[in-house]
Amino acid sequence: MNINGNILVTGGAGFIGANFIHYLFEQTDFTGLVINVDKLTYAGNLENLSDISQKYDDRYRFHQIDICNYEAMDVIFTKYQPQVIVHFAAESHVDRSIHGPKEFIETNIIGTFNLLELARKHWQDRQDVLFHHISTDEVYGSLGETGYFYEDTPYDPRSPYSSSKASSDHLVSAYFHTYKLPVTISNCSNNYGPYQFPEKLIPLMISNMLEDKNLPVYGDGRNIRDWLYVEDHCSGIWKIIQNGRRGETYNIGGENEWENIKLLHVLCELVARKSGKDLNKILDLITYVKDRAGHDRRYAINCDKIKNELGWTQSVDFSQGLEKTVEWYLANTEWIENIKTGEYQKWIDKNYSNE
Ligand code: NAD
Ligand code: TDX
Repeated sequence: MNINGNILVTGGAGFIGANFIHYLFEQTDFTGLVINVDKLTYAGNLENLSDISQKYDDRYRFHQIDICNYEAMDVIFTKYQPQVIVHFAAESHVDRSIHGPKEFIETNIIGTFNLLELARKHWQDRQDVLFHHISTDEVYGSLGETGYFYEDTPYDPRSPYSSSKASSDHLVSAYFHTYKLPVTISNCSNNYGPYQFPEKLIPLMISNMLEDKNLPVYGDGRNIRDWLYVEDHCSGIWKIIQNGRRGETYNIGGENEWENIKLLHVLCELVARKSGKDLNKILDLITYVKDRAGHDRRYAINCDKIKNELGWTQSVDFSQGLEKTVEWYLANTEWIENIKTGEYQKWIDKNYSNE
């Protein structure tokens, strides 16, 4: 599809959304307006885009809006008439969904429903437009020691987070079949890289190492995740937007499985080497804690479809990506500090004070 209109990004102040906006401006030939709509929850951080808003102020707009607010989003659609919607906005942390699922239902399901309704209203029967929905491999459930998630693997979500994402995926797909709304969906594995909020495994562990805090490993530490550098996720999304078949789902993954505990050991060595801290002291911080409720054992993505159909492939190998990530967090301790003095720390204090 020739993209000559505007792109509306939801959740652009979060981890992947901010990386995607950087990617759009810095690594594509897109020349239109990028409109970032974000509620700025605890996870939304405009610092992630301060360079973009300065450098591209003629082509970048930000609006602080909750996607659940239909009227406010209607104004955005009328004003900017987006050709493409890239929908990242979500409550994204599994542990938070266990402690309080309500916001996950509201943002992930009702918010997505609102956007679909608005796209249907404003686009009518246009086919030169696209609603691209960002989803996760977690909707497929949990794998045993072998096997992979394929695009046609039946959904089997286990957490309030993954169920809310599964629900939104079904709605997006239903709007394609029922109303012929041009949509695509991508289901991606665990991302890592710059700007990731320090509640997720990799940035949490790095920031705790730097502060000499315990490194909490859930359960036996042998759960497996498939890690992908965030920029590779962005390039996959961009390929789908341009050439993905409408109505289709594409899996995006790292083909890079790691047991949590093994990954943590690699991270400890890397942080010790880059920061000059004592490796043995860092290793001593590793603490096994109570397992996450309903903790999915293993995720592993088969991404042959996007590779074969759209020519996408991962470009950053894990050791390179982890090294870049650790360097970024070491160079941006103030970014972590600013987050930790805000809402995030209040939530952690309230929910984890007794553990
Ligand atoms: P994140 O939590 O870092 O960012 C989410 C962003 O959405 C924040 O900026 C937040 O302020 C915004 N937001 C939340 N509720 C909103 C609302 N009601 N209205 C407007 N904005 C709202 O999340 P992330 O890790 O960047 O994930 C982005 C998307 O990618 C999510 O849909 C997530 O399910 C999906 N995903 C994430 C991963 C991963 O590893 N992080 C992997 C696969 C898929
Ligand atoms: O302190 C921790 N200790 C620990 O052992 C944390 C935060 C996590 N873990 C484990 C749980 C998981 O097995 O590490 C693994 C990764 O955990 P998270 O970073 O919370 O990610 P995960 O639950 O796998 O979900 C992520 O990938 C899929 C994202 O948060 C989701 O938004 C995405 O859909």
